[in-house]
Parts: sequence; C-alpha cells; structure tokens
Amino acid sequence: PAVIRRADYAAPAFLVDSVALEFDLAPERTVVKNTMRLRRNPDATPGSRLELMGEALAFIGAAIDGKALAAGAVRAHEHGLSIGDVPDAFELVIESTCNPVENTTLSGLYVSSGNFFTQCEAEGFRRITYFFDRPDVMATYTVTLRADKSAYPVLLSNGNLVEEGELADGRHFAKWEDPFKKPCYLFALVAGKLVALEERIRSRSGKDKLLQVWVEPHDLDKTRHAMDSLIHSIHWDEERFGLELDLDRFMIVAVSDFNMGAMENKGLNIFNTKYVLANPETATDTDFSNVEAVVGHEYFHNWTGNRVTCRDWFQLSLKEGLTVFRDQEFSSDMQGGATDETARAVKRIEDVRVLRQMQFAEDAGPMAHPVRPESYVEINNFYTMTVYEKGAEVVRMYQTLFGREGFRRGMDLYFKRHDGQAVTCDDFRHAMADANGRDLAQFERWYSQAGTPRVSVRTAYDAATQRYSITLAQSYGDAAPAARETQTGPLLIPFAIGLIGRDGKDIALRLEGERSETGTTRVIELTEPEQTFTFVDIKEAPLPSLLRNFSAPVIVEYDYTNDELAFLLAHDSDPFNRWEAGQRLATRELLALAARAAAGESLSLDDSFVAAFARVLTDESLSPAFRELAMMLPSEAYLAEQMEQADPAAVHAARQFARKRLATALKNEWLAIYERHVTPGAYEPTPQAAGQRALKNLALAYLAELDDPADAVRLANAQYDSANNMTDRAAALAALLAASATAGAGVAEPALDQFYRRFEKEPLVIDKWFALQATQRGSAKHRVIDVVRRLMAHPAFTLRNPNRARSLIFSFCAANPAQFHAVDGSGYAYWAEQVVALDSLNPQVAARLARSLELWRRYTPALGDQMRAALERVAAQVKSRDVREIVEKALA
Ligand code: BAL
Ligand code: ZN
Repeated sequence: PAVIRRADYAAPAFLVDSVALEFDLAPERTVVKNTMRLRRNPDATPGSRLELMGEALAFIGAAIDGKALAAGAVRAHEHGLSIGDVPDAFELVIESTCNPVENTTLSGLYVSSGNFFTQCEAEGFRRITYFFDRPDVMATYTVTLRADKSAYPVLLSNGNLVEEGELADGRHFAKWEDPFKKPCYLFALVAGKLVALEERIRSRSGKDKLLQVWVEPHDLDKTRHAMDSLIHSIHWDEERFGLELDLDRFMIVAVSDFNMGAMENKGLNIFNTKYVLANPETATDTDFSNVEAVVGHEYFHNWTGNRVTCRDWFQLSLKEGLTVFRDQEFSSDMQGGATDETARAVKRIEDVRVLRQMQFAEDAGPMAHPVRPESYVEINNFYTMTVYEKGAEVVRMYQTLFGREGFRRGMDLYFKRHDGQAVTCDDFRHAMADANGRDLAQFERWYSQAGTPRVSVRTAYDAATQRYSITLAQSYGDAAPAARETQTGPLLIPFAIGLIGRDGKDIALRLEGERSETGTTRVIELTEPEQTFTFVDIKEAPLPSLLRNFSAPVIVEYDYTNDELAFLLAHDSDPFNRWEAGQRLATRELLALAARAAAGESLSLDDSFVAAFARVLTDESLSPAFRELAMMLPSEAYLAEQMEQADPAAVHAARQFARKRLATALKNEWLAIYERHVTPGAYEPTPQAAGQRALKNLALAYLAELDDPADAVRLANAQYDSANNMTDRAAALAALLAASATAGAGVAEPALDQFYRRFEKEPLVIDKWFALQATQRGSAKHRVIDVVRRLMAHPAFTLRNPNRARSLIFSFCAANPAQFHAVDGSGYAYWAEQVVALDSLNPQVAARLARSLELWRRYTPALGDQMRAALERVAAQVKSRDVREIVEKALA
C-alpha cells in the first residue's frame, strides 16, 4: 500500500474561497450539489489538471462557470475526479450521489437509528462530495439541507441558521452559514427526529449565546450534565486562556453509532452517546467525569484545532496533544479548584496510569512513532496514544518549563500569529520559544523521536562538605526498531526534584552557585546525555523525590530500597510521588511474585508490604479518592509490559495473590472503610462523593477476593438492591462476579439477569453488562471465552455498533489479558475471526482491534508463536488499508 510521507508535503494546487453545498437527503440516495469558488494557489507548483478526491460517490455531472463539462473533459475514478484545463479562477459545480444507509464505515454521511449524521475527520468529506480533502484548504461554507419533514424534522449544520421553510411534497429545508473559514474535516450535518436541551448564556464580552444538546427524545433526561459541562468549559476557557466562544450558537448532538469519542465540527459537535448521556440511574462517576472531559475537549478544539488548524495530518498532535492538555487541566481545576494539589494529583495520577499502560506499550512495539509521525499508510491509524497522550505531555512540559504565565504568553502569541491558519507543530514551538525568550531547538526532538526515554539516577552525599549530587543520564534503553530509527540525540527533559529529610519534611534547595534557597521542588533541565547537579547546605543524607508530578514522560531508574519506598509512600509532600512510591513498591513485589509463579514456586508476600499499604489505607488525612488510587495495584497489562517476556498467566496469579493477601490481612479495615464511606441521600457526581464511592467500592472488590466472600456477597447484594446510582449498582454486580470465582456462578446470576431486564432499553448500560462479563476473572473450569462466544449470539449483540463491539470483543481481547492469552490459543482464534468480520464492515474499528496482538514479540514463545500465526492468518484475509497497515507492521 502507498506510504504518505511528511517530507513530501506540497502546497495545494488550488485554493477554495467558498463552498455552497445543497443536500437532498434520502437514505439510499442522497444527492449533493457542490458549488465552489476556486483559484490557483500562487504558492503551488503549476499543473494543468484539477484533481479532487472522492470515494464511494456516484458522479452525475460538473460545470465550470455555468458551462456543463463534456464527458471527455472530466473523469470520475475510484479515488476522485480529474478535470483537464481549468482557468485560473472559476466557479465549479459538481453533482454526485452517495448511499448513507449502506455506509457501515461510519465515515462520511451515514444513517444511525433512522437519522443522518456525518463524520469527516480525517478523510470522510471525500465520501460526501469531490473536494481537496486536506486540512490546509480552508473555505467558508453555506449548507442547504432538504428532506422529508415528518421523517427529518430537525436539520442542522455548522454555524448560524439563516433561513428555513416548507417545500412541496411534505419536504422542508434549512440553510446554514458558517462565517469562519474551515477545513472540510470540520464540516457536519445532522438530520432527524431529535430534541434539545437549551440554555442561553452571556459570554465574557457580553454577547448572547444559544447552547443546545440534541438527543433522541427518550434521552432528554440524560442531557443536563453535558450542558453543565459545556457551560463550565466556556467559562474556563475565558478565564484561563482568554478565549471566547465565537459563534452565536453552539450545538452538541448525540449519536449511538460512532467510531470515535466525539468530534469537534465547527459549532456542531457530534458525540458518541457514551460521552454525552449521563444521569445517576445509567451513568457511573467515571462516565460523569468522562462526559465533562470530552465535552471540554471538543469545546476547547474550537480554538486549538478549528480557529488554528493543522497544515497536514502529520501535525495532528498540534491540535490533539494541545487539546488533551487543555482538557486535563480543565478536569483538574474542576476536580479540586485550581489550588488543591492533592485533588489535582488525582487527575494527574489517572492520566499517567493511562499513559504508562498504553502509550509506553505503543512506544515499545511495531507501531512506535513520534508525536509528529514521519509517514503513514492510513491516517486513521494515527489517532494514537502517542499523538494524543504523549503529545499532551509534550505540551505540559512547556508549562513546566515556563510556568502558567509563560505558557499563557506562548498561547497568546500562537493565536496572534496564526488565527485562521493551518500550521505545524514547529509554529507552536516557535510561539512558545519567542514568547519566553528561549531557544527551543533541542525541544524539537520531543516531536521527532519515538520511544520512551529512560533517565537513570545516581546520587552521592558528602557529609563533610554537606553536598548532595544527583547525576542524571538519559537514554532510550533497548528501544523497538521502529523507535530506534527516529532517535538522533539527547532531549531537553524538565526533571522536577525534591529532597526529603529524615523527619519526612522537604529540604529547602540551593544548587551550587546559587545565592539563596528557592523552594523545595526544583525543575532541573537535563539537556546532555549525562549531567550532574549538586545541592549545597544539605545537612543530612536526604531521600530524593524524583520526577515530581511526572514532569516528563520518561521512565526513571533508581534503586530505592523497599524501606525508602515505604517512607516516600508515607511522607512525600508531592502527592503524585507518594502514589508513585506505592506503585514502585507494588510493581517490584508483583514482578518477583510473577517470576515465582512462572517457575511453579509457592508465593509469599512480606508483612512490611502489607503494613505500608495499611498505613495509606487508614490515613484519614488523605482524601478517599487518593487512597483508592494508592490501594489499586498496577494493572496486569502494565506489569506484563515490565517483564522480559510477558507472561499474563503468571502476572494474573501474582496480582491475585497480592490482592487476596491485602484483602485477608486488612479484612477489618476494609469492612470499616466500607461502612464509613456509604454516601447516604441523593446521588451527586461531585469529586468528593465520587471519591467516597470509589474507596467504598474498592473495599467491596477486595472483600470479594477472600476465600470466603460471604461478607462481600451480602454487602454487594444489599448494595445492588438499594443503589440509587449506577456507580454503586455496577460495582455491586462486579463484586458478585468476582465472588463467583470462589463461590460459584450462582452468586452473580440473579443480579446479572435483573440488571439486563432493568436496563434493556438503555444501550449504554447494556454495554456495561457485556463488558462486565467479558472482563470477569474466569478459571480453568469457567473459561471467559465460552461466556464471550455465548454472548456473541445474544439478541442484543451486534458488530455494527462500535460501542457494542467494543463492550464485548475489545473488553475481552484488550482488558482481560489472563483469559485472552489462554495458552490453548482460544482467545487468538476468536480475535482473528472478529478482526476479519469487522474488516469488511468498519475498517477503523477493525484496525483498533487488530492492534491487540502487535506486541507478540514481547510474549513468552508459547504465546508469541501462536500470536504471530493468528496475525498471519488475518493478514491473508483482510482487505482494508487500515487493518493491513497494522498487521503488516506487526509482522515486519
Ligand atoms: N478530532 C477527533 C476527535 C477528537 O480528538 O476530538
Ligand atoms: Zn481532539
């Protein structure tokens, strides 16, 4: 397949000033008339033909400046339209049709639950009309929608509604104008039977704005939280970045069939229902905070993505990394107010967990790529953890280097220079550098080098001179080949350090050569392969607290003793590192246990391990949310990734052993925690109440691990029956499923059946029902693959709905490693079947699933060989460019 390279970028041959689209919407045959004003781009290499992209379209005809083109002058082909000899500036009209109801790819124009929706990013617009489908061609759009009024009473597109009215034969129309120039990937339309929750607000400069959340009528009772989140987002962006909503109207529309989480189309955001709909009955605390985060994310794109967009898709992180960073900051502020560091740390810990588990793994495999990739076959495969999450870490490092004010100066300069333009990651970096008077040439390597950097740390204390030196050495260790080929030199790594005295308190820091002490956390800048930093006036040998708040996306190597980690877990003033100390301690112990499990040896865990965790669990000065995170052991996926050869069964045995040990040794503490954190009264999705529920439900989960889980079963059944919210109900069901591993399947079945009947009409809740079963523990007698195969035949299962496919198939293949990697290969056979089935329906979803086996080289040979064989079988059958790229890279 053709490889697209960043180095081959060429300016577009033509510019499009305006686009007028007219749609006659019908499910089987929608007619699109596209009237464009074009002119040659003076900055492009001259060429005579006009080449437009088009896919899955039926061409009707075209005209230039009112004259229909003869058959010989225009050629429609599989990839677009080619027109010979065009003038320098002209009006081009193209008519074509597409078939929305047959469009199972969910890219372009499609039908979901009888309504019309679009998804254009990255390259879906070419499935709607012939166009320069690339982000650096920006135009103003006028859109006229015509459709049957009774079937499609609501007609929406980007911008402002300028006209609407009746037509003959029961049809009607609506005309929308978007005053802002935009790339075509931000185009959207929606038509159907929808209703809206509406609010009117006044923006900072006193302008009135209409906000709408559009849903199917039966979901109107689940829109309040999305609306509140939108209002909070609008105010937050005004406050923190001085950025105001620029349209009179801002719409969010929910759709149940959607490949992504949501999409930032100008003024008409389209959302996966999963990230809009929430009420206490159907949504968990996690769902509530995800809705807030995604509503924020899409709203923030209005400036970082829409007003300033990407020159080409290699620059995707320009808008995604920056917007993820913005939504992380928004969520942190909403969580704890701008000032409560421990509350902010909860969000930071959650984000870093995801980064380390998913992005570090991506960076260690065949799909490793820089934040700004150099090449791709299918751009949809590059909406990755690296572009999004590592990209956000790269943006965060500017703020760590320059502070919030310096970062804001950089943002202000970026908008001053580039508003209305399609630009590159370099443009953003230059704005940050110029606004802060810094040379950031070296920082460019964060965009061009793949792989996870390692920083190894050596320390030395000299009591005689009271000097403490820290030597940092950076490398990429044993990087994957795909990463190694991008690596050219050392990075600029902002490395935050604190030093802790024997009393557990931070020591005031002064680096050699400085006149006075400045604070207790220092961001030192590592720029060389190895550098030594010396602190003076250090009166006793301190304990270093390294990479505070995870100041750079790196792996820190330092030989702490277990006692030192327990000390940090009890005392570090940096809440992130307090959590981190516990994770390091647990990772070390669990990997040792896994090695013993793999060798068939008996398992045991030191009392001091339990004692260190018991102290955190019972430390009432810590918030429940923080304690819940601290008591959660590193995930099986993360642990497997740390092994020389990943062995999911051994990791599972080790982690289960440790969970059972913590459950047994701290049984009374767990019971007390459970009782103390019951939140009576009406449900509230506040961070405090959510933290209480999280800790209480963690207690329930641990109690379910006991050899005799009778207490857990009793509490879970009572909680299930009396729950007034989905967090507690789902947690109770999960606990019953966990207890059924020892107490038998009968323990969970009544609640499982009741749950299904109760929520049969709520697809997002039924997704949870599938996911809970697919991720359950299982055993040799009770194989989860058998449950999953049985559920594939359930009447509520369908491959066509991505959320449903993810809830069952992805949950099993990506979130139940011990069962998926069963040594009999049953998981891989199932995976191969599903990738092939999805490949012909929805290549984007298929390609995501295909990635579950890409790290096969890192597994024990008993598994790795079977994984490779499954990949080869899939490679021989799949057709889409999306899946081919993944499996071919995995096998290369
Ligand atoms: N732009 C694709 C969806 C998102 O990142 O917001
Ligand atoms: Zn985004």
